[in-house]
Amino acid sequence: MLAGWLCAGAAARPNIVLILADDLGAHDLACYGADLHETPHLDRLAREGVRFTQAYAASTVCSPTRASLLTGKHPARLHITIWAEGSLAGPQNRALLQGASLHDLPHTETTIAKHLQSAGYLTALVGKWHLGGAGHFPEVHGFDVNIGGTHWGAPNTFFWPYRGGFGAGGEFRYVPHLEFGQPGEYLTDRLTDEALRVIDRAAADRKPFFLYLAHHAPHTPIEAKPADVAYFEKKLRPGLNHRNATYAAMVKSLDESVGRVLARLAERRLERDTLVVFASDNGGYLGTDRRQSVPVTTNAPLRSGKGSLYEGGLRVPLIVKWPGVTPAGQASAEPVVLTDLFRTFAGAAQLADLARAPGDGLDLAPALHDPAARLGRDTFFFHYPHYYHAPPSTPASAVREGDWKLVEYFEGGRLELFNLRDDPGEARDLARQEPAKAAHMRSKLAAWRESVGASLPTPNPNFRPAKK
Ligand SMILES: [Ca+2]
Repeated sequence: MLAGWLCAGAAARPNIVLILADDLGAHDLACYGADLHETPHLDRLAREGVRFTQAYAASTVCSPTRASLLTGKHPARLHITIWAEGSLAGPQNRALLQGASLHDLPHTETTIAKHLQSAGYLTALVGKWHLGGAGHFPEVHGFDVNIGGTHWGAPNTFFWPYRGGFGAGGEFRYVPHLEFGQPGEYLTDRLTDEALRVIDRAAADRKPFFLYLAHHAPHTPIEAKPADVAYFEKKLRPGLNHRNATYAAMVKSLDESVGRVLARLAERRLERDTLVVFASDNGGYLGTDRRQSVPVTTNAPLRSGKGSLYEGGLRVPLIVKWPGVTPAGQASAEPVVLTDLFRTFAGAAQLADLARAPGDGLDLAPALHDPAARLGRDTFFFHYPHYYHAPPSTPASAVREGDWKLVEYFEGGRLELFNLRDDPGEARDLARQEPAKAAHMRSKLAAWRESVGASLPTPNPNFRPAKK
């Protein structure tokens, strides 16, 4: 079966480049309909590969998606359901205590990097890690090279020297390995420089490589190069969906990074031997940042954003180019989830046993070969037993089955039911109109939670509702 995908001319053991953006929304790229933003390099990647129009992150926030795509397991099965720092947060004065979530990716988990390393790949993480403390850094989880990866989820600043007191608590943060920079240097550019060094090194060694370029952009702090910000400020006009010029400038730098990586692959004559994947770890963030008055981004026409189980929190861009496998310029409407990357990469590297082993994802090869192909999976589960601040949300799980989606809120057990085909913006709750459908999906969701041992929120005995 696997050989069938490869006979079209794909490299026997391709290099794998995964470029992951942080908090980039489903409609933040021009090729996904963004109006203010300009993303010519990513648009070209989409023209040369396959663009998925219903790709899901494994979670609505950072760390769980990252853990899931590296291990091929659902975040609820891993017990990593909130970002690392969030797992340490104490009780709030809320009706529920959040579900337990691990801070560190356990050593018992074997990442795709570890498997690829064992298979002879040079493996490198450049950028954001966010999967645990020093004993759980990328070096421990199968990466030969770690440039910048720490337990932190965001830098203090995007400008060199990338260090200083972070947020209200003033915790001192820094990005290791980037000390020798210069004033004005911008983090997205610098991480790209480091990624190009990885490509050069692998090319010199004639080794296959796995490059996980995990950009911090366009996560907060919303900071960009002044000339780019000025350019997008001039482009702002009434009626645009996207209204944050600084964010648009961050997305521009991200796009330039992709362009530089693709150019370097071509320069080193590695283009035809390299599987390139671009994605984001969760939906766009709808809050405001620091002194800015406009929201960071919008996921319209999808509802809500990061931290929510509505589609705006879960849906992300996903573009894949695999010479010899993916046809050019096609879109796939097949629902997929980033957990699938584990098996997809395993299959690409001809780790056939791994690609077939039990897990929560699928090998996307059939959909990459033929974007019209169906993968035979119609059910997706999401679990976020935590509160979120902007916009506010309460602990919930969700299940999508075909065109239907049910969201179950743990505060009071409220249900919402949507038909995503008729109502992709999740504006019409059909739970009361379709009680049998809602009940069926709720019991399916409960059975799934039980099967993966999902951590659940519990009643907060110290909760004192605010007086009205
Ligand atoms: Ca994120």
